[in-house]
Amino acid sequence: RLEVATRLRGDAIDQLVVHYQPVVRLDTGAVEGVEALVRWQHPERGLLPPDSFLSVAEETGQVIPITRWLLRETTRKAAEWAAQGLPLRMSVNVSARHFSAETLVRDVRVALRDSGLPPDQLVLELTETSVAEDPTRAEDQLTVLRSFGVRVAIDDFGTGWSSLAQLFSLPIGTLKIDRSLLNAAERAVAGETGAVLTAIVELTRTLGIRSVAEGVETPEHLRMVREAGCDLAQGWLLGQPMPAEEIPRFVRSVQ
Ligand code: G
Ligand code: G
Ligand code: MN
Ligand code: NA
Repeated sequence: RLEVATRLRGDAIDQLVVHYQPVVRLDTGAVEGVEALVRWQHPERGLLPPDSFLSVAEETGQVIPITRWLLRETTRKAAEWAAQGLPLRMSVNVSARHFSAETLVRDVRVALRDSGLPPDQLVLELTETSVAEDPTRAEDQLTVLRSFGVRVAIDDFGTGWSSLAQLFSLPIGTLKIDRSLLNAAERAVAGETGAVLTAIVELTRTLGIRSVAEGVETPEHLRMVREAGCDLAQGWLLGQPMPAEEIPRFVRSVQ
């Protein structure tokens, strides 16, 4: 991890690359979709992780053109895979800054129109904190996005301090349980983590929301999230983030 956040020059968007991490169904083991994760192929410093440049990009507002580009790139890629007989749901992280901007709705609409991707194949991932900032506005934005048929997931669930009542009154389809919960399993009594997971999954079932367990790194993690009844899972054990070219082979190898 870099000590100092790096500024992405305005003309460097074409140095961004997208890696895709499989999202796996726990009932069948099939890959249901992928999460797009951006990296910066820096000319001197190699491949940089998103946290080394996105925080600065968030402050400067540059995260908006970055995500606009990413929406186009990822919807095009998903449409291309679908045309090859590999329909994969595409998850894209949307920053708080972009979520509260007028332009998000248009950026999503344009990406869907130009790619021809069916809207229900696109999932926008929003953090608890970005919807908690302005709940009324969040509800309006989400209602418009939902009216296109786009899906919405709450990311990093369990790391924020949002009001649960407020959070679950929003039109969300999926809850992604933050990997810190599984990390904690190594330190705490594993039974406690299992109980928390089970409670979260029961809550999502009651609300008709799907659950994704993040950070599945070990067979023990996998056993816990299966036992708790999570619908989907993501993590190093199930598939690392990888370049687009590797996805078709990976998906077919686990089917
Ligand atoms: O890929 P990685 O583990 O390094 O991602 C680190 C963080 O960066 C994660 O919290 C992830 O949600 C975020 N991230 C990755 N790609 C994107 C992106 O394209 N846009 C935004 N806003 N965040 C991203
Ligand atoms: O915040 P978000 O959920 O979007 O973060 C995704 C990030 O988590 C990516 O940076 C990805 O590289 C990372 N990641 C994916 N799987 C695992 C895992 O099993 N363990 C850990 N520690 N990180 C993971
Ligand atoms: Mn995410
Ligand atoms: Na997350």
